[in-house]
This record gives sequence, C-alpha cells and structure tokens, in this order.
Amino acid sequence: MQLSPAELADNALSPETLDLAVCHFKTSGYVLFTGVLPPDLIAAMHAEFTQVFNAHIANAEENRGANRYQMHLPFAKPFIDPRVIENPFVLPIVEAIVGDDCVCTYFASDTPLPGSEHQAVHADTHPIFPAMGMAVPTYNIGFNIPLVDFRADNGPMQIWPSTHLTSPGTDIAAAAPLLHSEELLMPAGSLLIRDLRMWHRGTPNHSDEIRPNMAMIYAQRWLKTHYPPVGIPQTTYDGLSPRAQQLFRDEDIGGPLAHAPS
Ligand SMILES: O=C(O)CCC(=O)C(=O)O
Repeated sequence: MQLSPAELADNALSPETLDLAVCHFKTSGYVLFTGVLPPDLIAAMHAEFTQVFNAHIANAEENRGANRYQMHLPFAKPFIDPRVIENPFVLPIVEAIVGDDCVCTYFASDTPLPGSEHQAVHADTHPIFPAMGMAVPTYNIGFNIPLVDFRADNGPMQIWPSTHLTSPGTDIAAAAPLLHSEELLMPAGSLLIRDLRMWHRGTPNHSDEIRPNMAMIYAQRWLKTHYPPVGIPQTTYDGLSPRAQQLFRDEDIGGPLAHAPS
C-alpha cells in the first residue's frame, strides 16, 4: 500500500487507510508500506547491524539453512528508534487486530548471505487450536524492516497471500506449489506486517552482499512461545516512552543485551 504525502507529513494513517489496511491484512495476511523510514535511519541501522552481525557469525553456526542466519538484535540504539518499535503507521493496524494490550516479544533479524538457498515453505507460528478445521483470528503479527533494497537477485522473501486462513494441519509442502505466491521486492525502510501463520520462505541470495531483514513480533499477551525474552537494560527501559514500556513490559527488564553493540 502507498502512504499519501499528507500521511507521511503527519506521521499518521488516515481513517480510510487504516480501514483498508486492516481489511487487506485480514484477507491477504499482510500489509506492505513501501520505502517509509528515512535513509539516515536505515543507514545508521545498517552500519550497526553489519558490525554486530559480522562479530556474531565469526563464532556462530548458520541456523536457518545454508548461509542463512537468524540473529537476535541488541535492544539498543539505533535499533530502538521510536520509528521502529512504535511506528505510527504500523501500531494502529497492530492494535486494531491484536488489541491495545498486545506485547512485543521478539527483536531480531533474518539474513541470507551470498550462497543461501531456498528455504522450505513455512509458517512462523503454531496453530493455537490445532484440532479445529478452521482458521481463528490473528494472534501474532510479524513486523519486518528491510535494511537494504530487496531485489530479485538478493534473496527477497516469497509469500503465499491468504494462507493464514488455511486449515491448521494443511500439508504446506504439498499445497504451496499449487497456490499463488509473490516475491516481495521492496526498498530499504519499507514496513511489512504479516500474520505469522502466512506461508513464506527465504529465497537464494545471488548478489555479493548480505540481505538483512529486521524482525519483530507483536502478539496477544497470553500467547506462549519458545522465544527467549528480549534483554533490556533498566536504564534503556526507563528511557522508553510509556507506550514502548507497555509493549515491552513482559520482557527481561534489567537483563543483558542479546549482542552488545559496537
Ligand atoms: O528471508 C527472510 O527474511 C525470512 C526468512 C525466514 O522466513 C526464516 O528464516 O524463517
């Protein structure tokens, strides 16, 4: 979806865009606002990410397939900019779908390196009523911010729209080739929110640079997952806005940073 110049200037969605976005999310399983965050913020996050990532992969095994890493991010500047953790275009949609009381439970990244391969098509969450033959309303929402342009050659995410509505227990590997999918080509600083049940996969990175994707999760507060809590130093937490404090209130306040920034 495209934000209007007035929405970008006001840092707010119009009521019409909010309605459209919520409707698109419920039916398609995702909303993409292209190229929203300013280049200086993306440049600062990309520079810091590169330092933290290079230090991490020097000692870590690839953990999402060949030449592909999931890495938790340090809950620190520049990553915790309010335009990231409480984005004014994303939060109203999140709140309309999972409620004002939702929490942010994941602060991380996905990065295919040159030489990565297709992942298996997958969902990022488990069904909460696995025995029911029908989809239930959304209970967690992934939020991705590409830190570089996602192009056809550098391993864009491939998504299967509307598959968040398939019955729990559908054989994803068998059904995915029969259904429509799209590669999400988007400029750095775009905002992608997606129902974590929607099928997707990482694709091969044929370029000569890494392709980092920030990843957060906003969820119903009662949802239990296997993710470790986000470590947030007390002084950092104290410096957050009241809304951001509320979003991160169930995380490890006073705990250690995931990967110390440079
Ligand atoms: O390519 C991406 O950013 C997403 C990768 C992914 O879906 C995963 O590692 O589970």
